[in-house]
Amino acid sequence: MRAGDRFVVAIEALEEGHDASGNDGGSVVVRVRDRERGTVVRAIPVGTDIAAAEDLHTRVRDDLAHFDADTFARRYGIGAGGRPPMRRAHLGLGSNVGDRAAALQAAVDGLGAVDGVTVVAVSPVYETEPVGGPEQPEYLNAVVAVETDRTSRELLEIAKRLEDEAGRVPGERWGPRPLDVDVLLVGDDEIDEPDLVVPHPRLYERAFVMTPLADLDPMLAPWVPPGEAGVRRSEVELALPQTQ
Ligand code: GSY
Repeated sequence: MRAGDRFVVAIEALEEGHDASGNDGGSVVVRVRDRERGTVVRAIPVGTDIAAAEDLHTRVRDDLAHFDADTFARRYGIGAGGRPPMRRAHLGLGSNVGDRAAALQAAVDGLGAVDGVTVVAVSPVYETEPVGGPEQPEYLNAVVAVETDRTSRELLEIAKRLEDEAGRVPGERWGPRPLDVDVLLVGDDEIDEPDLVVPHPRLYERAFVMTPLADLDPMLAPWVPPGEAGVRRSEVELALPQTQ
């Protein structure tokens, strides 16, 4: 089967509800969709450079015309044996109850113990003023980079398990907690489901996430939002897992 019979490519606005052709100066993404189901099988964010998006679009369209569907899927990393390819993902860690440093280290070790997840870097730790919710103690926050073939949803389930193991009890949404694990970024995934939004919906507003994220990869956090005054380097240091 010809790739173009199975897949279709388009330049679309990164933000839902905007039309890329409206040319409002916003970011665009080149998306390959399954022609029949309409589901996104590959998404390549291009920023605001429309000419680059058009070049990429032309290249993908040529590949759709020239390759058979399996070759195209292999070249573009689509549906590799039912599992996604290895990707870099970033998770945010926070704790403001109990032994905060131990909780963050347990989360790092817990991630490293998961099949298909390798912790490749841990950021410095920051002492941060709480954002939102009731009056509550200061947080320790950090970000972890992993290499993984787990899906975003699997990472969400792993995050919830780690929170449960740290003794988190369901309670006030913005309340204090022994451990919070947020899925921030997973490859170039863009997911908007009721219980899972990737990239994390409040990522770019939170200095307590963007600051450690910038330490790990400045390209992912080119600016830090206001609020950095409430984000101070802690003396706590996290270690990579001993075994993984
Ligand atoms: O969303 C994570 C939990 N959380 C935090 C946090 O981790 N750090 C700070 N500084 N404020 C927060 N408010 C919430 S909710």
